[in-house]
Amino acid sequence: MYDITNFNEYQAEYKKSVENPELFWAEKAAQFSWKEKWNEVLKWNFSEPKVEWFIGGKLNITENCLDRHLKNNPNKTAIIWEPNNPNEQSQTISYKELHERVCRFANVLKKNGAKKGDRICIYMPMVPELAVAVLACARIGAIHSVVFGGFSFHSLADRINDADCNMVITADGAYRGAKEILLKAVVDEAVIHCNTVNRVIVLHRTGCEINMQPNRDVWWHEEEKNVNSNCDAEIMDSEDILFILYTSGSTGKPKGVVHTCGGYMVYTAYTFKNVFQYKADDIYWCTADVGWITGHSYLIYGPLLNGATTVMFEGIPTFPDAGRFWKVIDKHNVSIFYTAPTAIRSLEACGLNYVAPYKLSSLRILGTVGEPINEEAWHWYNKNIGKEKCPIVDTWWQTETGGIMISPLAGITKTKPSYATLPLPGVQPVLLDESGNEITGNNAEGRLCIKFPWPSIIRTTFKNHDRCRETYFSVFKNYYFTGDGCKRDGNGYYRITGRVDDVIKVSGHLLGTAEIENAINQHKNIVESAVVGFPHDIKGWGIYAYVITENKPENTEELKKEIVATVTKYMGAIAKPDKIQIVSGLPKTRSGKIMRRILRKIAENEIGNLGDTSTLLDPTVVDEIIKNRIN
Ligand code: 7RM
Repeated sequence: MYDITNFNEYQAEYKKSVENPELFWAEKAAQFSWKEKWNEVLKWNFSEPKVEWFIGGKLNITENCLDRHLKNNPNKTAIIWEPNNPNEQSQTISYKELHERVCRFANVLKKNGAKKGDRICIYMPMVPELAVAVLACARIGAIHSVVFGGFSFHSLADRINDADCNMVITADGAYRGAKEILLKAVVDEAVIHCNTVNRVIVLHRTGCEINMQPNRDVWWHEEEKNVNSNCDAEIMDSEDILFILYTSGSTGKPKGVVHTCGGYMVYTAYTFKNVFQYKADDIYWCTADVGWITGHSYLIYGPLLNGATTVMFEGIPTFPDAGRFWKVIDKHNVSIFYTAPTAIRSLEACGLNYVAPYKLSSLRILGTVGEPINEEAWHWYNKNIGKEKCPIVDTWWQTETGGIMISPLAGITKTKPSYATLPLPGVQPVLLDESGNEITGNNAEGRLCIKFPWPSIIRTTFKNHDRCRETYFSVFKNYYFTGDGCKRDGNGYYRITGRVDDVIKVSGHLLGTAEIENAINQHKNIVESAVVGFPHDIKGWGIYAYVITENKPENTEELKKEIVATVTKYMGAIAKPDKIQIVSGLPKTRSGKIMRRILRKIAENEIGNLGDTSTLLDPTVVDEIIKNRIN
């Protein structure tokens, strides 16, 4: 049950967490089951960086997610699974069953050679077995690296190779709306480029035809026949790695964000129950895919750590029609609903006819995550979904933070549309100016940094600690730098204004512009490209690509289609450019650096105010680009 029940308590908890963070978090951590207690709460410095929580503590997160609930509540539903196709049966899985399935599959992993510390890539549809696979890895101490099923072979291969995964868990195919996706075929293509993978475990989902490579590929259901469901949890150190999750950065190569067992457990559980004011009879639904951090922290770990009932949905918001979310809420009596602003905007655009048939009377609390929610969408959500009775929590956080950092506590913190409001206990945000000075006082704007560690802070980027330091800890000395711009209003409320680096949030998915450029450059007729974001009514940001061709294309529309197909095949449909402009040159400085600022302004159609272009190698390319810009 939640700790904070009113605003005074929030303030008291916050004060305590700042004055004595170690005592504060030790009290929270004591609520879990540990195999051995920690001997020191926290050691840290942001210069290496090195952050350790609950030092010397031994635990297994799955005992806290599963075994711990079996004594009092074995038959409580852990997962309600709603399939893509509304005519297929939904499933309910009790804590007892989930425990059994996790232990059984953990034995399958062991039988196939997996052991503590191994990296296992999970590339699966949103089916219960995905949660089982994640937890089974954690059970045996293998490090899971979940890759979103919408990524294509190259992105998958990159992630498998970076982590040196020796195993991939996948399915034959996936259902996504009206489409069927051939997951195993993507794995086959990826693994050609990965020489560490010696085992692929394949779940039977769609029954599509696949190729099983002898000595490498095995069926999930066949393997399960040969094992029992007793599996002791591996004893893990607090600071052993729980998982790696790749996130896009300013360079073309994604970063393997590392989270560890103890701190991640304590923080996701604490934030889940307090932000959503979770009660034992809630039915909680987070619509995020497990391939993203939100799915890790608030679909699987946070809810299960609290013994909650968590809904997992295989499909998409618009299939079979734009009323699907609302239908599922009524069907399963969802009381807490957590989704992304981009989903809200796209459903809003479909009109209220899709909302009208549903009562939505089970709803108690609403949440959003992933990007700023514009006021318009906030009001629509509040009025038409929450019926003006459900507090909305606008939760700001990142893959790197592991859990929610700035957010209202549902029904406790007074909300303000488009504001994530106040930091959670344990979180110390600051705004810095360009030279790295703290801007004190309210009515301020700057770069959002955090000046003290919280338990689920990123520990490193896998196999590349320098990159972790350079990206997050050396831009501003002794601060964790979020990469976000931020405003603080007169009441000290925070409003995140967006990224200040070369990553863009497209439909809530973080994508590096350099990654998209790499994909575009795979097309044989493209010599160079530059990608920037432009504001998009539904996606938040759209992708605008400027491309230089080697030979003048015979048919430009055809070329654009080919570029889109190339990006889809190589990286995934989420990275498809919305606008492609063929240019003869790009605005570059004398040292050859692309002036993205100018390209961004043109993409935003803000051509009156391009700033100084005199330092460009060839200022005339700008005129050409402006003239042919795509609106
Ligand atoms: C959880 C997640 C992180 C980036 C972050 C922000 C943006 C996330 C909000 C938000 C405004 C929010 N992890 N962001 N939540 N911006 N208000 N409530 O999204 O690693 O994929 O992205 O997302 O820019 O830095 S993430």
